[in-house]
Amino acid sequence: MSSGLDKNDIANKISKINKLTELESFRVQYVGKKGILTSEMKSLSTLSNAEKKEKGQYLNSIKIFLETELKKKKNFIENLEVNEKLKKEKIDITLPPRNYETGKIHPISQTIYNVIDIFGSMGFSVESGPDIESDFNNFTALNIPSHHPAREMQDTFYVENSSGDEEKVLRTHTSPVQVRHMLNSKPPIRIIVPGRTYRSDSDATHTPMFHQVEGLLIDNNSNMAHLKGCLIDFLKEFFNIDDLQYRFRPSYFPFTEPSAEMDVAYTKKDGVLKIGKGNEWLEILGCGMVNPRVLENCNIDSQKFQGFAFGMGIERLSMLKFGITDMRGFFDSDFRWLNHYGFNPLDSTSSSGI
Ligand code: 2NL
Repeated sequence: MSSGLDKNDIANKISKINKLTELESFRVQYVGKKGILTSEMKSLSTLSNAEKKEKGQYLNSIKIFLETELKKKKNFIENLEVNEKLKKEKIDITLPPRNYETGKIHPISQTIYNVIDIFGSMGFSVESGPDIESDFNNFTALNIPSHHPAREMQDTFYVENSSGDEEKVLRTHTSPVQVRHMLNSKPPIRIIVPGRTYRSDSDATHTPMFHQVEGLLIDNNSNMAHLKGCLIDFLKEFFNIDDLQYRFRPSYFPFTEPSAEMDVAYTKKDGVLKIGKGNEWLEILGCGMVNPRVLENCNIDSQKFQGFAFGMGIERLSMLKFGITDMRGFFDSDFRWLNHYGFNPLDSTSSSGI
């Protein structure tokens, strides 16, 4: 054809184009206002009807061919450009890992876990209760009379109340939890109660908040021998000493009768305590057979049931077991202290697993 409008030629030219701007000028060159194909179309009017028909069909096929080829090439170049842009604009979305520190288990928690483990294996379950207690649960039920020194202002934190209800206190021991348990369930009872306790006392050896664990066992005929066996086994296990030397000394508590205190033997070498053997004695816990008056106050028939109870300070147990010499470190929240005395949470010996 004389016009030079040839599909192969067009395809060949398009194949050499690789920029959108070049493609656009190629398009204008052919189908722009003054383009080759446009002029050919215009000149059709000068032809005879027969020629018009033949050439018209031909030009039309070229036009369709051009349009599809241009569209294809345009898509191709655009894709190429997007891909190149993506390659160039790639951003690094990776982050270096954040520094993290593993926390430590506080020696108080650690000691509580150890105590729970041991009494748990003897069949005791763990109970807890509120820190703010009624006067009845904290004192009256436990046979602590009104004139008893433990009730006086210097020892007990009283909680202000405007409602005129019964006076509330911050519990001075965990015994009110045992009282609640006795009032709410029937013997046999075998519980231990670890928890926070409060006394208005603050010096080198006392903090106003401290921790205790108390235990209570009640059934038909539990006796002093059971009490001794249970506590001896506990201390041997707790300090991990099979031939631990100990003694029971008579004592007095209003809530137990008879009452005793238990001491363990120790030696002091180069200022360091060594528990287990020696000529010195260290008081470690208080205990006794539950006073029948306490059972009656908690609606338990003291003619049918009897039991034993004990109590000990967690801070003291913790200091002796882990060689901590100054009690104030427990509540300073000093990370250096915690890192030194704390326990690794991933260490299987450090949690009760309960
Ligand atoms: C100590 C002595 C003791 C108890 C606590 C108790 C509780 C109830 C009934 C009878 Cl509900 N007794 N607890 C008994 C004897 C001693 O603690 O020196 N604690 C640090």
